[in-house]
Amino acid sequence: MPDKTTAADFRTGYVAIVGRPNVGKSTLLNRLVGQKLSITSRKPQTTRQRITGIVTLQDAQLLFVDTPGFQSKHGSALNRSMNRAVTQALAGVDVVLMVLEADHFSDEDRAIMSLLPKDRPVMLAINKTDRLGDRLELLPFIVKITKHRTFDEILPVSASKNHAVGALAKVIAKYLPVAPAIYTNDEITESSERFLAAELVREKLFRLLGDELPYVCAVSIDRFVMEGRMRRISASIIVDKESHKGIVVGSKGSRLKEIGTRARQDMETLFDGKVHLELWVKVKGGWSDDDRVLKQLGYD
Ligand SMILES: Nc1nc2c(ncn2[C@@H]2O[C@H](COP(=O)(O)OP(=O)(O)OP(=O)(O)O)[C@@H](O)[C@H]2O)c(=O)[nH]1
Ligand SMILES: [Mg+2]
Repeated sequence: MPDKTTAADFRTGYVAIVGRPNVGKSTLLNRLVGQKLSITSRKPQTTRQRITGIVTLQDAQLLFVDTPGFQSKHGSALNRSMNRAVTQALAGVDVVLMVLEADHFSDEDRAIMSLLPKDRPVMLAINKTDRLGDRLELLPFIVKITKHRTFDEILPVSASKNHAVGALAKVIAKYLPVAPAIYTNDEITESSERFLAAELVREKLFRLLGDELPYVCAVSIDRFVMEGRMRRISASIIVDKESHKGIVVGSKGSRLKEIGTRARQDMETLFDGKVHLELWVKVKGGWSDDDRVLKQLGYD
């Protein structure tokens, strides 16, 4: 592809991806970038902090910011930090992309709509269209939504089936300001490898532990060093209670081993190099409601 990133009409800008928990924001980000950057699971509130994904097209560079699912119920200090990540992302971007589920529109979605800025372009991606029996169901759905607010563009997509995702990026690009690219064609994120590594461990907790435990777990990276082309990473899984520790470790350490193996495999794919991963489990009672500990764990 010829490099046109400095052409006079090249467009570059930040795009916040916002929506209720579990609508598929992170799956969409990964599909847009073409790499698994942001962790996903069938459980709500998987994403806790902003994560960027860079998409460079012929005539534009889109800097997507994946955000936690916005919740209207006020809970722990961690929940408040997650909502702050959303409002901060909304304040600092050129375009907003709201994501809805094609077969579900709730008060929570409406609450997010009321947060959307009025002075910048706002797009709507209606995700999970693969779940619709008949695409004609989209028409009354769109009529219902646009009674609450109008959008600059409305695009039905399926992130998991990769349907209409490329078209979505091209449409959004038209709304970005004219500016030269910030990153080279091969850069895919602004997020650090340290952060991405911790996230991949956290994903395995969401996928391999029960329905409650992932919410009382966090991950910190204690050591991250390059040894030649190999990354040597030591990470701690922080849990809330002593009794959680045994569940995470599993019988004869089997669950911890599985978490580590799967996280390491994903890291090796993402970093394109060998990884040596060592995992520990530590108890820090009440960490999710302690602003000081949250700061230490990298939450704003
Ligand atoms: N059927 C279907 N499922 C999807 C689609 N996109 C995402 N999902 C599923 O929806 C669930 C949630 O996806 P995520 O990408 O983690 O959702 P999210 O909006 O980032 O969720 P939070 O980070 O918790 O706010 C996962 O089980 C995905 O596989 C889609 O297009 N179709
Ligand atoms: Mg997410």
